[in-house]
Amino acid sequence: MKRVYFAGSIRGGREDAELYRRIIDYIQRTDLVLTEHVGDLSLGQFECLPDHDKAIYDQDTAWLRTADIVIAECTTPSLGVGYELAYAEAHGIPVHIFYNSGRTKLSAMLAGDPYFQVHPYTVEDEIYPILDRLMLL
Ligand code: 6IA
Repeated sequence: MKRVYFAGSIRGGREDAELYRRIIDYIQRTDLVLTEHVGDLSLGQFECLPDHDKAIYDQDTAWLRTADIVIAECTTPSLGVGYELAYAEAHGIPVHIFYNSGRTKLSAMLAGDPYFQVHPYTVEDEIYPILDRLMLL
C-alpha cells in the first residue's frame, strides 16, 4: 500500500474540489491518502484559523517527507501546490501532475521541469487508468 500525498488547490480556489474528492476516493480504494482534507467540500478558499498556518506547513511538509508518491491536480493554479511539488523534488519523491489541457496551460515551471511526470487530460475518465498504473509501480 502506497502513502500518497495528494495536492490540490485550497486558497488558489476551490472550483475543482469535487474532482479532488473523486480522485482521493479512487486512490483510497487501494492506497493511503495522507491529505484527505484537500477533497473536503466544506473547506473554503478563505477559511483560516488564527496562528494555524505554521501548523499546516509543519504537518504538510512532514507528510511530504514520508510520502511514496505525490499526485497533484494542477488545473486550478495554486502557490501552495507549486511549493509542494518543488519540495517533493528536493526530497526525491516521485511527482505526477494531472491537468485539464482544455481548461488551462500548465506553468512553464512545472511543464519545463523534466523531474515532473506530467499527464494532460481532456476528460476526467482518462485520469483513473493512469492512477491504476501508478499505484502498481
Ligand atoms: O496555496 P493553496 O492553499 O492553494 O495550497 C494548497 C496546498 O497546500 C494543498 O495541496 C495542501 O496540501 C496545502 N494546504 C493549504 N492549505 C491547507 C490547509 N488549510 N490544510 C492542509 N493543507 C493545506 C486548512 C485550513 C483550516 C484552517 C480550515
